[in-house]
Amino acid sequence: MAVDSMLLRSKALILGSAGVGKSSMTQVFHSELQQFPKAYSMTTGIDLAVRTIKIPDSPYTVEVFLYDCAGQETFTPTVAKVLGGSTLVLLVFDVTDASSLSSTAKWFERARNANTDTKIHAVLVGNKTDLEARRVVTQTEGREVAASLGVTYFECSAKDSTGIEAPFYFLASCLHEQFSENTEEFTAVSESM
Ligand SMILES: Nc1nc2c(ncn2[C@@H]2O[C@H](COP(=O)(O)OP(=O)(O)OP(=O)(O)O)[C@@H](O)[C@H]2O)c(=O)[nH]1
Ligand SMILES: [Mg+2]
Repeated sequence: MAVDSMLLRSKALILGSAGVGKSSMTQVFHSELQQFPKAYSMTTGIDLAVRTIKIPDSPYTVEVFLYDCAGQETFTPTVAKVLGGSTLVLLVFDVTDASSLSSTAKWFERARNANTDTKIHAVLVGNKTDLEARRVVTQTEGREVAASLGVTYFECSAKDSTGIEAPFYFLASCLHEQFSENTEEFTAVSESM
């Protein structure tokens, strides 16, 4: 029987300091029709959104459950409750705010501690690249931190809607690759029996 489509489900955490643009990125990525929200509306827990990503040249589609988490430390206990069971992590910082970059290590540790038994695929994303004049974190510095965390580096602007898709597609392809390897392993084992 030919396989027309296969669905992989995944939970993605969007983590980072308050105000870096996690909700803006999630909203722009979630719906192409959605306007960039100019007014800051602080996330007070977790906002959930779902989007499917088609893996090119394959029958696979990844359904990503986006957990847009509050960055304000007041909500850390609430956020801590949803960190488990995740496979994808977007660590977001604001290129105009150096402290938001250093905070990403803390967020990554929280995500890893809550998912010790699963393989996590993560990326570091520098947002607000449209604010060139106010930029304080260079691309090189961002890449260095990403390398120290062992993750791939991306930059985007939720305002301009540039570079938003790339980190999400990258994570979806990591998941697909991992799944394909596991499937091959499984097939190999069953054939040798
Ligand atoms: N210029 C510019 N502003 C942005 C960009 N992304 C977000 N913002 C603004 O930054 C502010 C905070 O954005 P949010 O998306 O709410 O930030 P958040 O990370 O979700 O914040 P918390 O929910 O408190 O953790 C808002 O005023 C946004 O309009 C961007 O790419 N460029
Ligand atoms: Mg938010």
